[in-house]
Amino acid sequence: EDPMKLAEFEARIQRGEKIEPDDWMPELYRKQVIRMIEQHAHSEIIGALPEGTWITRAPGFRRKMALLAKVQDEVGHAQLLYSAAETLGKTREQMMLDLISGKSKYSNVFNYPTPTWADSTVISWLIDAGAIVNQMANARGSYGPYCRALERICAEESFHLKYGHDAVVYLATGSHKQRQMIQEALNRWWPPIMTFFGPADKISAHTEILMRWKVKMATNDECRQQFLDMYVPKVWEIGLTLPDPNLRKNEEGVWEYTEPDWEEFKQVINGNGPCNKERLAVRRQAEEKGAWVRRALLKPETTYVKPLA
Ligand code: BYC
Repeated sequence: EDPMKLAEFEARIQRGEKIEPDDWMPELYRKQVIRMIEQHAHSEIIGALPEGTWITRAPGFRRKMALLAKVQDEVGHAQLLYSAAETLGKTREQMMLDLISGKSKYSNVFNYPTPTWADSTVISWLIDAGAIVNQMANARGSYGPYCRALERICAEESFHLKYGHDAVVYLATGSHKQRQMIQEALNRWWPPIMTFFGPADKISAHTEILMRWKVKMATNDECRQQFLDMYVPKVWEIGLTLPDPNLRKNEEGVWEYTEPDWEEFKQVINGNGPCNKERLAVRRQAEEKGAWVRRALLKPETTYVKPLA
């Protein structure tokens, strides 16, 4: 690659300029940004499943409507993100094929089950909270289309956070049975939540180059720390506990915690989590069942003709 072009590219990034689809960029930048946006898009549509399964069983009409709207938003986020990734030359069809063949990754957390209503509320509150921490940082990044998508996603996600918090507080301040339900769901979800931000910086493969090119604006550990700082006090405030005896903020203001099980994380992101097969099976079925619609749309004779008045 031309060293002059690379130097100019890096200087633009240093000046805080946005890189747009037709601008020159190193091949590695293109590859890395596609990888990251694509994985993010997959996380949104797969992420719609563990909560989506609770739409019909959400307690009460009000919660059903709110959850329905939230899950619909997540699918919309996937649409925005697939469009952003497409600007770099990978087609949506290819991304979908790579998802259902197991080639592309998506967030590990959505490979865990939601056995109770309370589990879905923990996702709506704390996974969305984690997502906002990560996305608010990266919305200030270097790739224009990704940043613009993230801005809109964060705005919508802030409603999810309110909805999720409300649903968790309702259970946490309810009957003994409800409190027990939300505590157990939180205990189940805490280990996945701790790994949501990715592996510890010292073992993260891509952080260094992505930070240099301002695709990532905070490291995995920085996001994790910020999340703990913002949300652990809120969890404790409503009388819930977290299942980590080592969790505390030390004198330097840094959160200490038991190191997550990175071996389990590796298994889950490589297809061997509790629900990976089930999640991909749903997408595969959607792909197969929708194929005739896409074929029909591509045929010229099906073009919509306005009827004569
Ligand atoms: N899960 O070098 P590292 C949502 C992979 S959805 C799975 O640190 P990087 C929501 C990583 O891909 C929002 N895989 O990676 C939706 C890499 O593998 P490859 C989800 C993970 O990219 C519905 C390897 O591990 N948010 O909120 O520097 C309902 C090494 O890691 C994970 C996003 O997707 C993981 N957690 O940093 C409710 C944000 N972590 O590709 C809610 C966008 C790491 O070398 N993504 N890996 O095979 C990012 O910000 C970054 O990609 C990460 C990882 C911080 C996740």
